[in-house]
Parts: sequence; structure tokens; C-alpha cells
Amino acid sequence: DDHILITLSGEGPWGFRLQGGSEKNLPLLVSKVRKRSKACRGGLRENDELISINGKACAGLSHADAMLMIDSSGGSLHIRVKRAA
Ligand code: LEU
Repeated sequence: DDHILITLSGEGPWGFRLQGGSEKNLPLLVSKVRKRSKACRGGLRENDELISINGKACAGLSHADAMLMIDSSGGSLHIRVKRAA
């Protein structure tokens, strides 16, 4: 599987949704990417697994924690994702 670093510039909303999180013992996966959104144009894809958000590892993060970190980016959003080959 590939790791891909995605940078989204400016402010949210970015146009994607997450599922999973540590409270469910599931990886944080991108469940939906809105067409023509910043997330879509920036290369984010459905089923990508979030590995880090703004340089902070996602291991152990709950769904709510991850959403807070994304919402409080305050400017550009840097996410590392793992994409199934
Ligand atoms: N729904 C948010 C957005 O599109 C992202 C979510 C994962 C916090 O900006």
C-alpha cells in the first residue's frame, strides 16, 4: 500500500467524511468525498486511511478527536493517508 501526503490549502469545509475511530477499534477511513470539493481536487479518495493529521499520528484517536483536529487546523490541512494498492 502507498502512503500519500495530501495538502489542502485555505479553510474548510474540505468536503469529506470520516468513519471509524479508536472507540470502535476501527481505522479512520474516508467514507465520502464530495465532487469538486477541496478534498477531491487535492487528491483525497474514498477508502483512504488517515495515518496522520497535521503531523500528528492518528493511532488511538477517536472519531471525535480526529474531527476536532481537522476542524481546528486553522489554515492548510496536511494529511497522510494509506491507500490500498
Ligand atoms: N466534514 C469536514 C469537512 O468537510 C471534515 C471532517 C472530517 C471534520 O471539512
